[in-house]
Amino acid sequence: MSTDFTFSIIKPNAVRTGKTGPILAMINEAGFEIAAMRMIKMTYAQAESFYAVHKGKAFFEGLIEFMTSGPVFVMILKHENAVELYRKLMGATDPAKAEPGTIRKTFAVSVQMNAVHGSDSVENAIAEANFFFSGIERF
Ligand code: IDP
Ligand code: MG
Repeated sequence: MSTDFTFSIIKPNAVRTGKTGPILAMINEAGFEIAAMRMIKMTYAQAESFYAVHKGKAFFEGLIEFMTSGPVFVMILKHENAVELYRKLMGATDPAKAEPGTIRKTFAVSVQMNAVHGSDSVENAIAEANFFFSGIERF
């Protein structure tokens, strides 16, 4: 698989409120190809490991509680320059600062419940995709 992919999560607030379909539509309309996708409910240990870089920050425990509060969709998205383009499509972490037309501006309800995750570098996209998917699950 080429490195022109990113890893994304549709977060529990968005899944719970029926925004999975509309978010997938925005992703498809932006030209991304879904190369792998699965619905899971993360364990506390999985979420802690996934977000290990944020350990010790004030928002860490709340983030882990939130990310384990319900099912999420994990997915690999293919596109040329996928990491950067998907960060643009998501918008800023804080929805108040996100550009109109971005996924977070449209679907986030707070800084914490900001609808989607997207890898912030090619290295992290590879690591995060490998964390959730085996090679035979990818197209
Ligand atoms: P990112 O998701 O835009 O890359 P990060 O800084 O990596 O943002 O933070 C990871 C996640 O932690 C955010 O998407 C959000 O859910 C949560 N988060 C970040 N900063 C805060 C905060 O100040 N308060 C509450 N939650 C936060
Ligand atoms: Mg991040």
